[in-house]
Amino acid sequence: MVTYNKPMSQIKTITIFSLLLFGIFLIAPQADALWAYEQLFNTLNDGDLNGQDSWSGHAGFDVQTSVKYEGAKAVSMSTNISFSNVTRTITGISAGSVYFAMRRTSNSLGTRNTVQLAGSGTVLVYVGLYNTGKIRYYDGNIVNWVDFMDYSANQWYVFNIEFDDVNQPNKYRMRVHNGTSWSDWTSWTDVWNKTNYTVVDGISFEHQAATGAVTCYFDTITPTDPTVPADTCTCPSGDWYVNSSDNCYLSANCDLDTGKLFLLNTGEGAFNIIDSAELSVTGLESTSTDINVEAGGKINFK
Ligand SMILES: [Ca+2]
Ligand SMILES: [Ca+2]
Ligand SMILES: [Ca+2]
Repeated sequence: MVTYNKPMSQIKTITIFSLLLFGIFLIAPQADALWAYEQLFNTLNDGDLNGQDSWSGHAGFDVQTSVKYEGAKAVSMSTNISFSNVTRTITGISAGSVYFAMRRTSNSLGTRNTVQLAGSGTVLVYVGLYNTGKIRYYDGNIVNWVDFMDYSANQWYVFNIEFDDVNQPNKYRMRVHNGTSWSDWTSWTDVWNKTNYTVVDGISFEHQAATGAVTCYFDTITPTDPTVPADTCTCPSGDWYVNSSDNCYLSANCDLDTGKLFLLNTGEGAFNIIDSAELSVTGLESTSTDINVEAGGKINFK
Protein backbone atom coordinates (compact mmCIF):
# COMPACT_ATOMS: atom_id res chain seq x y z
CA MET A 1 0.00 0.00 0.00
CA VAL A 2 1.37 3.36 -0.98
CA THR A 3 0.98 6.03 1.61
CA TYR A 4 1.11 9.59 0.57
CA ASN A 5 1.76 11.83 3.47
CA LYS A 6 0.95 15.48 3.46
CA PRO A 7 1.39 17.87 6.32
CA MET A 8 -1.83 18.17 8.33
CA SER A 9 -2.06 21.91 7.63
CA GLN A 10 -1.97 21.29 3.88
CA ILE A 11 -4.68 18.63 4.11
CA LYS A 12 -6.84 21.04 6.10
CA THR A 13 -6.29 23.75 3.52
CA ILE A 14 -7.21 21.40 0.67
CA THR A 15 -10.29 20.17 2.53
CA ILE A 16 -11.50 23.70 3.29
CA PHE A 17 -10.80 24.75 -0.29
CA SER A 18 -12.75 21.74 -1.61
CA LEU A 19 -15.69 22.50 0.69
CA LEU A 20 -15.64 26.12 -0.45
CA LEU A 21 -15.64 25.06 -4.10
CA PHE A 22 -18.50 22.65 -3.45
CA GLY A 23 -20.41 25.36 -1.59
CA ILE A 24 -19.93 27.83 -4.42
CA PHE A 25 -21.16 25.18 -6.83
CA LEU A 26 -24.26 24.63 -4.69
CA ILE A 27 -25.23 28.29 -4.39
CA ALA A 28 -24.21 29.32 -7.91
CA PRO A 29 -27.08 30.23 -10.24
CA GLN A 30 -27.84 27.76 -12.99
CA ALA A 31 -25.06 27.94 -15.51
CA ASP A 32 -27.56 28.10 -18.37
CA ALA A 33 -29.46 31.08 -16.95
CA LEU A 34 -28.43 33.51 -19.67
CA TRP A 35 -29.82 34.24 -23.10
CA ALA A 36 -27.08 33.21 -25.55
CA TYR A 37 -28.78 32.96 -28.94
CA GLU A 38 -27.90 35.78 -31.32
CA GLN A 39 -29.16 36.15 -34.89
CA LEU A 40 -28.58 39.38 -36.80
CA PHE A 41 -29.74 37.81 -40.12
CA ASN A 42 -26.83 39.51 -41.96
CA THR A 43 -25.13 36.29 -43.05
CA LEU A 44 -28.23 34.30 -44.04
CA ASN A 45 -29.29 33.85 -47.66
CA ASP A 46 -31.89 36.20 -49.11
CA GLY A 47 -35.33 34.59 -49.34
CA ASP A 48 -37.19 32.21 -47.04
CA LEU A 49 -36.08 32.29 -43.39
CA ASN A 50 -37.81 28.92 -43.16
CA GLY A 51 -35.10 26.28 -43.43
CA GLN A 52 -32.22 28.53 -42.39
CA ASP A 53 -30.55 28.51 -38.95
CA SER A 54 -33.17 25.99 -37.75
CA TRP A 55 -36.05 28.44 -38.27
CA SER A 56 -39.28 26.92 -39.49
CA GLY A 57 -42.61 28.41 -40.49
CA HIS A 58 -44.38 30.42 -43.17
CA ALA A 59 -42.47 31.08 -46.39
CA GLY A 60 -43.58 34.72 -46.34
CA PHE A 61 -40.89 35.54 -43.77
CA ASP A 62 -37.96 36.49 -45.99
CA VAL A 63 -34.39 37.59 -45.36
CA GLN A 64 -33.89 40.80 -47.35
CA THR A 65 -31.47 43.70 -47.70
CA SER A 66 -33.73 46.72 -48.22
CA VAL A 67 -34.84 47.57 -44.69
CA LYS A 68 -32.76 46.55 -41.69
CA TYR A 69 -32.10 47.72 -38.14
CA GLU A 70 -28.41 46.96 -38.32
CA GLY A 71 -25.97 45.32 -40.70
CA ALA A 72 -26.80 44.15 -44.19
CA LYS A 73 -30.06 42.22 -43.70
CA ALA A 74 -33.27 41.77 -41.72
CA VAL A 75 -36.47 39.71 -42.06
CA SER A 76 -39.61 41.03 -43.76
CA MET A 77 -43.16 39.67 -43.85
CA SER A 78 -45.98 41.08 -45.99
CA THR A 79 -48.26 38.17 -46.94
CA ASN A 80 -51.97 38.79 -46.34
CA ILE A 81 -52.88 35.91 -44.05
CA SER A 82 -54.96 35.71 -40.89
CA PHE A 83 -52.13 34.10 -38.91
CA SER A 84 -48.63 32.96 -39.66
CA ASN A 85 -45.40 32.63 -37.78
CA VAL A 86 -41.84 31.45 -38.00
CA THR A 87 -40.24 29.76 -35.02
CA ARG A 88 -36.94 28.59 -33.66
CA THR A 89 -36.02 26.63 -30.55
CA ILE A 90 -33.16 27.70 -28.31
CA THR A 91 -31.42 26.03 -25.39
CA GLY A 92 -33.87 26.12 -22.47
CA ILE A 93 -33.08 28.82 -19.90
CA SER A 94 -34.88 29.81 -16.69
CA ALA A 95 -33.72 33.44 -16.75
CA GLY A 96 -32.45 35.78 -19.39
CA SER A 97 -32.50 39.13 -21.15
CA VAL A 98 -33.04 39.39 -24.89
CA TYR A 99 -33.30 42.27 -27.36
CA PHE A 100 -34.94 42.31 -30.79
CA ALA A 101 -36.01 45.04 -33.25
CA MET A 102 -39.38 45.42 -35.00
CA ARG A 103 -40.79 47.91 -37.46
CA ARG A 104 -44.05 48.17 -39.44
CA THR A 105 -45.03 50.06 -42.60
CA SER A 106 -48.36 51.06 -41.01
CA ASN A 107 -49.61 51.55 -37.47
CA SER A 108 -53.25 51.04 -38.51
CA LEU A 109 -53.41 48.27 -41.14
CA GLY A 110 -53.42 44.51 -40.65
CA THR A 111 -54.03 43.21 -37.13
CA ARG A 112 -50.69 42.91 -35.41
CA ASN A 113 -47.11 41.75 -35.54
CA THR A 114 -45.66 40.22 -32.42
CA VAL A 115 -42.71 38.34 -31.03
CA GLN A 116 -43.38 35.40 -28.74
CA LEU A 117 -41.12 33.60 -26.32
CA ALA A 118 -42.32 30.09 -25.54
CA GLY A 119 -41.59 27.22 -23.19
CA SER A 120 -42.24 23.61 -24.20
CA GLY A 121 -44.48 24.85 -27.01
CA THR A 122 -46.60 27.12 -24.79
CA VAL A 123 -46.59 30.88 -25.39
CA LEU A 124 -45.19 32.77 -22.40
CA VAL A 125 -44.10 36.24 -23.51
CA TYR A 126 -46.30 37.97 -26.11
CA VAL A 127 -45.45 41.52 -27.22
CA GLY A 128 -45.67 43.58 -30.38
CA LEU A 129 -47.11 46.26 -32.65
CA TYR A 130 -50.92 46.52 -33.03
CA ASN A 131 -53.14 48.14 -35.66
CA THR A 132 -54.35 50.50 -32.92
CA GLY A 133 -51.10 52.45 -33.13
CA LYS A 134 -50.00 50.93 -29.82
CA ILE A 135 -47.16 48.73 -28.69
CA ARG A 136 -48.80 46.14 -26.48
CA TYR A 137 -47.83 43.31 -24.16
CA TYR A 138 -49.97 40.45 -22.91
CA ASP A 139 -50.75 40.32 -19.20
CA GLY A 140 -51.60 36.75 -18.13
CA ASN A 141 -53.21 37.98 -14.90
CA ILE A 142 -55.91 40.11 -16.52
CA VAL A 143 -55.90 37.75 -19.54
CA ASN A 144 -55.70 40.62 -21.99
CA TRP A 145 -53.42 42.92 -23.93
CA VAL A 146 -52.14 46.08 -22.28
CA ASP A 147 -51.41 49.27 -24.24
CA PHE A 148 -47.84 50.31 -23.49
CA MET A 149 -46.93 53.19 -25.82
CA ASP A 150 -47.66 54.71 -29.22
CA TYR A 151 -45.59 53.75 -32.22
CA SER A 152 -45.04 55.29 -35.64
CA ALA A 153 -44.95 53.58 -39.01
CA ASN A 154 -41.51 53.02 -40.54
CA GLN A 155 -39.66 53.48 -37.25
CA TRP A 156 -37.58 50.75 -35.63
CA TYR A 157 -38.40 49.81 -32.05
CA VAL A 158 -36.01 47.73 -29.95
CA PHE A 159 -37.70 45.51 -27.39
CA ASN A 160 -35.89 44.22 -24.30
CA ILE A 161 -37.53 41.30 -22.50
CA GLU A 162 -36.38 39.98 -19.13
CA PHE A 163 -37.55 36.85 -17.36
CA ASP A 164 -36.29 35.18 -14.20
CA ASP A 165 -38.26 32.19 -12.98
CA VAL A 166 -36.31 31.98 -9.71
CA ASN A 167 -36.77 35.56 -8.50
CA GLN A 168 -39.89 36.51 -10.48
CA PRO A 169 -41.62 33.15 -11.00
CA ASN A 170 -43.76 32.89 -14.14
CA LYS A 171 -43.41 36.59 -14.95
CA TYR A 172 -41.63 38.80 -17.46
CA ARG A 173 -41.10 42.50 -18.01
CA MET A 174 -40.49 44.67 -21.06
CA ARG A 175 -39.05 48.02 -22.07
CA VAL A 176 -38.89 49.55 -25.54
CA HIS A 177 -36.36 51.83 -27.23
CA ASN A 178 -38.01 54.23 -29.71
CA GLY A 179 -34.84 55.19 -31.57
CA THR A 180 -34.02 57.96 -29.11
CA SER A 181 -34.35 56.57 -25.59
CA TRP A 182 -35.56 53.66 -23.51
CA SER A 183 -39.02 53.59 -21.96
CA ASP A 184 -39.44 52.66 -18.33
CA TRP A 185 -39.82 48.96 -17.60
CA THR A 186 -43.27 47.48 -17.32
CA SER A 187 -43.92 45.96 -13.92
CA TRP A 188 -43.24 42.21 -13.66
CA THR A 189 -46.19 40.73 -15.53
CA ASP A 190 -47.70 37.26 -15.52
CA VAL A 191 -46.87 35.23 -18.61
CA TRP A 192 -49.60 34.04 -20.95
CA ASN A 193 -52.24 32.02 -19.05
CA LYS A 194 -50.10 32.44 -15.91
CA THR A 195 -48.32 29.31 -17.08
CA ASN A 196 -45.97 27.75 -14.55
CA TYR A 197 -43.01 27.64 -16.89
CA THR A 198 -39.65 26.12 -16.10
CA VAL A 199 -37.61 27.23 -19.09
CA VAL A 200 -37.94 29.50 -22.11
CA ASP A 201 -36.85 27.48 -25.13
CA GLY A 202 -38.37 29.11 -28.22
CA ILE A 203 -38.82 32.39 -30.09
CA SER A 204 -41.35 33.21 -32.82
CA PHE A 205 -42.16 36.08 -35.15
CA GLU A 206 -45.92 36.39 -35.70
CA HIS A 207 -47.87 38.10 -38.48
CA GLN A 208 -51.65 38.68 -38.47
CA ALA A 209 -52.81 40.74 -41.45
CA ALA A 210 -55.62 39.04 -43.32
CA THR A 211 -56.50 42.28 -45.06
CA GLY A 212 -54.62 45.48 -45.63
CA ALA A 213 -51.18 45.51 -47.15
CA VAL A 214 -48.69 45.91 -44.35
CA THR A 215 -45.08 44.81 -44.10
CA CYS A 216 -43.38 44.07 -40.82
CA TYR A 217 -39.63 43.83 -40.34
CA PHE A 218 -37.77 41.89 -37.65
CA ASP A 219 -34.05 42.11 -36.87
CA THR A 220 -31.29 41.73 -34.32
CA ILE A 221 -32.09 39.03 -31.76
CA THR A 222 -29.28 39.48 -29.26
CA PRO A 223 -28.42 39.36 -25.55
CA THR A 224 -26.39 42.59 -25.97
CA ASP A 225 -28.08 46.00 -25.95
CA PRO A 226 -27.91 46.98 -29.64
CA THR A 227 -28.74 50.64 -28.91
CA VAL A 228 -25.37 51.21 -27.21
CA PRO A 229 -22.69 52.38 -29.64
CA ALA A 230 -19.95 49.80 -29.88
CA ASP A 231 -17.33 51.82 -31.66
CA THR A 232 -15.30 54.95 -31.08
CA CYS A 233 -15.45 57.58 -33.82
CA THR A 234 -12.17 58.92 -35.08
CA CYS A 235 -11.99 62.68 -35.56
CA PRO A 236 -11.00 63.22 -39.16
CA SER A 237 -8.83 65.89 -40.66
CA GLY A 238 -10.82 67.78 -43.25
CA ASP A 239 -14.53 67.20 -43.85
CA TRP A 240 -16.44 64.59 -41.83
CA TYR A 241 -19.22 62.64 -43.51
CA VAL A 242 -21.54 60.81 -41.05
CA ASN A 243 -24.26 58.38 -42.07
CA SER A 244 -27.36 58.12 -39.90
CA SER A 245 -26.60 54.41 -39.55
CA ASP A 246 -23.22 55.18 -37.96
CA ASN A 247 -23.27 54.40 -34.28
CA CYS A 248 -20.26 55.52 -32.31
CA TYR A 249 -18.97 57.78 -29.55
CA LEU A 250 -16.33 60.47 -29.78
CA SER A 251 -13.87 59.71 -27.01
CA ALA A 252 -12.09 63.08 -27.26
CA ASN A 253 -12.94 66.57 -28.41
CA CYS A 254 -13.01 66.87 -32.16
CA ASP A 255 -12.12 70.18 -33.77
CA LEU A 256 -12.90 70.15 -37.45
CA ASP A 257 -11.08 73.46 -37.82
CA THR A 258 -11.89 74.49 -41.38
CA GLY A 259 -13.49 71.13 -42.15
CA LYS A 260 -17.23 70.66 -42.45
CA LEU A 261 -19.58 68.15 -40.85
CA PHE A 262 -22.01 66.48 -43.25
CA LEU A 263 -24.86 64.41 -41.82
CA LEU A 264 -25.98 62.15 -44.65
CA ASN A 265 -29.42 60.59 -44.74
CA THR A 266 -28.18 57.41 -46.36
CA GLY A 267 -28.67 54.96 -43.52
CA GLU A 268 -31.47 53.75 -41.30
CA GLY A 269 -32.53 55.65 -38.20
CA ALA A 270 -32.17 59.18 -36.93
CA PHE A 271 -29.09 61.11 -35.80
CA ASN A 272 -28.77 61.09 -32.06
CA ILE A 273 -26.40 63.50 -30.41
CA ILE A 274 -26.25 61.93 -26.98
CA ASP A 275 -24.92 64.91 -25.08
CA SER A 276 -25.74 68.24 -26.72
CA ALA A 277 -23.48 70.01 -24.21
CA GLU A 278 -20.59 68.48 -26.11
CA LEU A 279 -21.73 69.99 -29.40
CA SER A 280 -20.67 73.50 -30.27
CA VAL A 281 -21.24 75.01 -33.67
CA THR A 282 -19.56 78.16 -34.80
CA GLY A 283 -19.54 79.96 -38.07
CA LEU A 284 -22.82 78.48 -39.24
CA GLU A 285 -23.23 81.26 -41.75
CA SER A 286 -19.62 81.41 -42.73
CA THR A 287 -17.62 79.27 -45.07
CA SER A 288 -15.42 77.94 -42.29
CA THR A 289 -17.50 75.47 -40.31
CA ASP A 290 -20.95 74.36 -41.35
CA ILE A 291 -23.52 71.66 -40.66
CA ASN A 292 -25.26 70.27 -43.67
CA VAL A 293 -28.23 67.93 -43.40
CA GLU A 294 -29.44 66.36 -46.59
CA ALA A 295 -33.14 66.38 -47.40
CA GLY A 296 -35.02 64.10 -45.03
CA GLY A 297 -32.19 63.95 -42.52
CA LYS A 298 -33.07 64.33 -38.87
CA ILE A 299 -31.10 65.48 -35.86
CA ASN A 300 -32.35 64.73 -32.37
CA PHE A 301 -31.01 66.78 -29.48
CA LYS A 302 -31.67 65.31 -26.06
CA1 LIG B 1 -29.47 42.69 -39.35
CA1 LIG C 1 -40.46 33.62 -49.22
CA1 LIG D 1 -42.09 28.55 -12.88
